[in-house]
Amino acid sequence: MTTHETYIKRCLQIAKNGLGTTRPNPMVGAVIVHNDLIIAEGYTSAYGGNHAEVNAINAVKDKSLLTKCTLYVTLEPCSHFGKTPPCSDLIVKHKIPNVVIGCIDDNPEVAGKGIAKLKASGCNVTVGVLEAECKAHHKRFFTFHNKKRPYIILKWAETTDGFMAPIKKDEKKPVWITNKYSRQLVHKWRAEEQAILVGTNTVIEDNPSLTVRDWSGENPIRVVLDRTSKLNSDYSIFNDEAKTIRVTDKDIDFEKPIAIQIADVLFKQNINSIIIEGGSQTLQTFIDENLWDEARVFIGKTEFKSGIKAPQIIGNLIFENTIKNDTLKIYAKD
Ligand code: AOF
Ligand code: ZN
Repeated sequence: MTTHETYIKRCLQIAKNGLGTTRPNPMVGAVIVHNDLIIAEGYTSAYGGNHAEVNAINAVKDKSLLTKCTLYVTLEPCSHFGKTPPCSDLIVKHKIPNVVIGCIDDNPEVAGKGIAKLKASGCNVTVGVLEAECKAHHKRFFTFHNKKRPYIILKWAETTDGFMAPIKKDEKKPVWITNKYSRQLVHKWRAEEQAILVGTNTVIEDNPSLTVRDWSGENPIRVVLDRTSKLNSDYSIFNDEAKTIRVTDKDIDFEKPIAIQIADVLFKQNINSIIIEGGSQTLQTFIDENLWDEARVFIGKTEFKSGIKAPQIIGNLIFENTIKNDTLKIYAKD
């Protein structure tokens, strides 16, 4: 690994501290290096707060050192006034002579303009260090800007014999396929994404609240696909613990497949990532349109022998492990 790569790797490590709080902003990481020593680090604050570069620069006590430093950052420093002033202006103001960037920011507000500002001031800019890793790290942000839809994660649990639910179930008793550790992991995942989606049947059958309870973190925005507006407001999904968006047929233009329509609605709501927790029909809608990025599938030790079949997915298996007696398989589409 080259020196540049080592420092960008460190930026990626600290950037992960922003997972679940920076949304819909990307979770950027930055480090400032002087004489081959990291003298400051920063990552993006919770949404609306400081960008990574600002936090890193603020952490340098003796600002005069900045004129002899290299700033490393996972994403191109911004050039626009959003909720905060442009990072590239701050870098120029402090006369940081070298900036090393993981990847260009595809937000049309930035898209190369940050780099141009730096170069125009005489700053020595290197772009594309660990570029693939940085793009993968910012996958939610890049999917949103390039595909004009959120990063879509499908999640379900199935029995060893491939069922998601039994045919008839006793209303009072939830039927669990996975163990409590797997279920806790799902709460962590909910905290990591900006939104969570289920269909009408899941609301009627399970009355889920879709909040983060078994983990710390913010609740995602709840999205319910309620095409005929048949869900009354007594369901837990409409409680005031989190925001809920109801998508009905009024929001849908029937010229296009439904999954694409939902993705459009979510894009307009500025949602960068969503986890789809079922049920089988809703999941299948996205699979049929090939409109997903990751599928996280638990396989529990239970057998139902009959019931509602779990979706079938064709993707690259990128992760497989056991959680006690459950198996977790994660597929990526590309
Ligand atoms: C950076 N460093 O740490 C982040 C950046 O509304 P604002 O001011 O927070 O700007 C949000 C946009 O800034 C976001 O869409 C993306 O283009 C960029 N995010 N840029 O230089 C950061 N989080
Ligand atoms: Zn910025």
